[in-house]
Amino acid sequence: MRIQVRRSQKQLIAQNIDMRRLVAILILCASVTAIMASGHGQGSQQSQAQPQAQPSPSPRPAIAQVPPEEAARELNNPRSKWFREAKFGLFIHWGLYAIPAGTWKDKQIPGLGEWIMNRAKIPVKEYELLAKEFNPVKFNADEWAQFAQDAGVKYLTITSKHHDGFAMFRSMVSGYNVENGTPFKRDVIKELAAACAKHGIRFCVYYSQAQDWHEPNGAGNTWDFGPDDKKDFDQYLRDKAVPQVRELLTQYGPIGLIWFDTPRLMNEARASQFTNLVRELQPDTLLNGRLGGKGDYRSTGDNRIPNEVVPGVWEVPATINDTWGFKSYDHNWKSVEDITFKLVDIVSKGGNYLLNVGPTSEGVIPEESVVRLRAVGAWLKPNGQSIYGTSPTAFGAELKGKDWRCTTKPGKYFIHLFQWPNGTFELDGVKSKIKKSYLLVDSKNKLKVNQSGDKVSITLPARAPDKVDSVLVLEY
Ligand code: H79
Repeated sequence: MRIQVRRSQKQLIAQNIDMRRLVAILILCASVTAIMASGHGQGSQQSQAQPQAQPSPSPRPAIAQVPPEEAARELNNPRSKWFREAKFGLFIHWGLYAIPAGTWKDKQIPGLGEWIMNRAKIPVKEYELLAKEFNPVKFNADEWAQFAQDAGVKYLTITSKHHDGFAMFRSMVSGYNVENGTPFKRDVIKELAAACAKHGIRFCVYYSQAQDWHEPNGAGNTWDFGPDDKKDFDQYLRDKAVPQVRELLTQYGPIGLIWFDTPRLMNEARASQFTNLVRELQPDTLLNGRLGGKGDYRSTGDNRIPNEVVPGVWEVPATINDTWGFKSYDHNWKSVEDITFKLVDIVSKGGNYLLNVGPTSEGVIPEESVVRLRAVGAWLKPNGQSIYGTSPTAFGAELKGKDWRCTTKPGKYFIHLFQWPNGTFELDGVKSKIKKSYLLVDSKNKLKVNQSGDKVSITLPARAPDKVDSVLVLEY
């Protein structure tokens, strides 16, 4: 008996140790994932996690918080003033992948449209034949820039080269480009840069600096060229990526920012080749946070919106359906309500919203995207003052729900009402004396304000002026 008891005690202890090990391993895993998300741009998994629905324990953060000095450095950088005020940008993913549009040899390939070469392990020799078919005769740079303007974005970021290695601009560095390698024979980047300048939109480029599935020494193509750790990655940087970035900085006038991505195999020394080049050729051009060194601002993981106010300068890159590059059968379009809410939500937390469209191989932005973005632009027209150039919320309790959000300017609170309250809007924690209140679209009609200590109550009209987001202004 005694022996048996001892044995079970031992087993219990052993079990206990196992449990502790398990817990330790779980904690380790969670922190490793968190660290990956917080690293320079590794948080770009295709996650659809929504801010309000984060499960516990330890969800991977949308973006890493940085020390206050670092956030202040970002916020005080004169170079990024336009970006901090812009709040809303248009991302465009366009390349050869628009031709297969998610289907290869009659099979629908899961995942992101622009990843098709990788997901279907298409050999370079086959994939590059797409260039011979690329002839987007409906492409009209002026219409795209006009559309960007209608949508109310202040900047436009287009893929000048994605991971597939195909350049959407004329390049002396590689013939694998839109002007020299296709029947189209036109420089997309050049036409769009000119059109954006005309329409007052900051022109920016995405450039995949590390992955290049077309090149033997670029990162990522293991099916043609073997494992990345056997490659002469510096040869690729020296002979393609760095010289192509030089072309982008010298051929197209002012570049607002360069959007680097997935810094595989990158390190400080490799990143500084790009940083030095940018600073030398266009000192005003911003660097995003996914180069592999310090940038002028940070990105969240793709489609990830933080739960809280995040100090510093940052941006949420996001899809309008579930892909970046066009996929003919992805119809999961976000609604106008959802997009407007996301824009306001992000801005109220201190970030920018970079919303993507994926044009077709004909050069057409899908009508579903056009309609939605135009509707957001129509809302921004009378309500833009509550978005552009604003600062984050003065409150914070509202971030737990979805009823309202707050953006601020000196002397003003903009209360974005997504749920129209019945009769009055009640606000807690108001530190200043409210002088007047009105609806942004009806500023002549002053609303009744009741303030008692830090509690404020505004009497509202019976009906919401906007069916998505009605903006209430409180001046103090
Ligand atoms: O350009 C867009 C994406 O193509 C790019 N970033 C945005 C802005 C991006 N590159 N890598 N990632 C995003 C992370 C990709 C993850 C996945 Fe996959 C690609 C998940 C499924 C396909 C890699 C391949 C991991 C699993 C299979």
